[in-house]
Amino acid sequence: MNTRTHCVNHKRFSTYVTSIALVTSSALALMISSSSMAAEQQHMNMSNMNMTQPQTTVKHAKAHGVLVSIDAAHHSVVIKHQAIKKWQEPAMTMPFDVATSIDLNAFSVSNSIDFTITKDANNNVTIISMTPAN
Ligand SMILES: [Cu+2]
Repeated sequence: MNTRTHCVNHKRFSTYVTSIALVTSSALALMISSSSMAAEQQHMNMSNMNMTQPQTTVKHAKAHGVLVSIDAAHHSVVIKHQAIKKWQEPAMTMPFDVATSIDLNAFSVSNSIDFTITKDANNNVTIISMTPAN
């Protein structure tokens, strides 16, 4: 019984592997026959993807504010920021995660800053650039 089940599964597995091999070789043949056409096809697929799945596109917004507190060890800050019109966000004081590439030791509380935030597919907001402002 066990042996028989094994054999049936094994046969299914072989069929599966064979179809994969067929698909792979025909895809390869298509790519070799016309590489420029393949590139164009890929480009079309990509723009199509952007239109159908806009929420996976990374969103950036520029903002201005004043540093209220800095936690360099945890890469986070609290900023009293001005309205961010692009995201219909009113002025407020709120915490932000900061990209590890930004050296928070270069900033002090009460500094005015210009910063760029990005929102990922799960709506997590992170500051990806921060510069002193006048
Ligand atoms: Cu806010």
